[in-house]
Amino acid sequence: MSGHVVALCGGVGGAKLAQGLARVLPGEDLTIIVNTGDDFRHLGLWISPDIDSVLYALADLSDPVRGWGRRDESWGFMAALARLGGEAWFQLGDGDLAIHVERSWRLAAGESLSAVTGRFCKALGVRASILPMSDDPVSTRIDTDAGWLDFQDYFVRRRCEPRVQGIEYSGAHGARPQPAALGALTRPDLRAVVICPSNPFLSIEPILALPAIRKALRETRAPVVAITPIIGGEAVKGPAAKMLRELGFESDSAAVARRYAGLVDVFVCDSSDPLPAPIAEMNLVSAPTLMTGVAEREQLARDTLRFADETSALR
Ligand code: FO1
Repeated sequence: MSGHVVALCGGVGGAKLAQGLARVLPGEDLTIIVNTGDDFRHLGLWISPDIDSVLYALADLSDPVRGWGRRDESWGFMAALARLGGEAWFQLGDGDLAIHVERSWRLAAGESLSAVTGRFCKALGVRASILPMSDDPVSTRIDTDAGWLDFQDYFVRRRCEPRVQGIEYSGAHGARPQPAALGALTRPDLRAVVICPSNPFLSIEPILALPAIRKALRETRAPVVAITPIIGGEAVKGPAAKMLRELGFESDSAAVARRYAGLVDVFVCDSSDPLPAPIAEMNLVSAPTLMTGVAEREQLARDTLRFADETSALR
């Protein structure tokens, strides 16, 4: 089938499926709406980690082990910073630093986050459209047994160890959805919306916290397909399972699926897990969701689009 595909993503898992989708679709048929709740000011620079993870994944620049930052990276800046007693807990590689410096001065000069991201896509030969969910700041904050924490403080500095009691997406209610992102979700030729296998709390729900985006997902006639970030009760990477348990949920696919109830037509569980009990108005299906290499990313992208097209064919 043809038509436009929109993916909502954040984090490393999201970037992997975004790469798979970008390899099986023409660039002009794919828009990736990226979480910006992880963005923060650090060393006077504006850092947009999830945008950069998707950008590097689509530009084939990702570090294959970390999933964030660049491969073949050097760390001269970090060594020099540490010698100066600077804040060295957030690792900025020398090549990666160029993105943060270039983005930061352009934002300070008044360019929007989406305009700067568009420049980077063009410079790095990325044909798909990578868009922040909003050009206005939204900050994911985590309420923990160590008090309220900014996202990167919780995620990187404290390595997700504090017990999570609550989450807020500060600024989400007033933030304007990025216009082209909202436009992509309301295109008449929309083929599918894909919710990538990202942490629901940290990567997807900040995007859904923008009322107009949630409304567009609720109202679209295009099939919405979500992929589980949980396999065998654990997250492939990151704190999703730990957060589910700490917030009182089971750490399984069904708990994630239920968070998307009313928005998602198909929920893809991993083939190694039993299908959960039925969930109203949601088609639960299975496919291999562990994306180790590029081939698995492409295959999951194809499977996801097939589930979407089969859903459309039934309408
Ligand atoms: N994650 C870490 O665990 N440690 C780091 O030092 C770190 C640095 C970093 C620098 C740039 C970037 O784009 C991402 C970076 N990340 C690091 C990952 C980042 O915290 C997460 O990818 C997202 O914020 C959540 O998925």
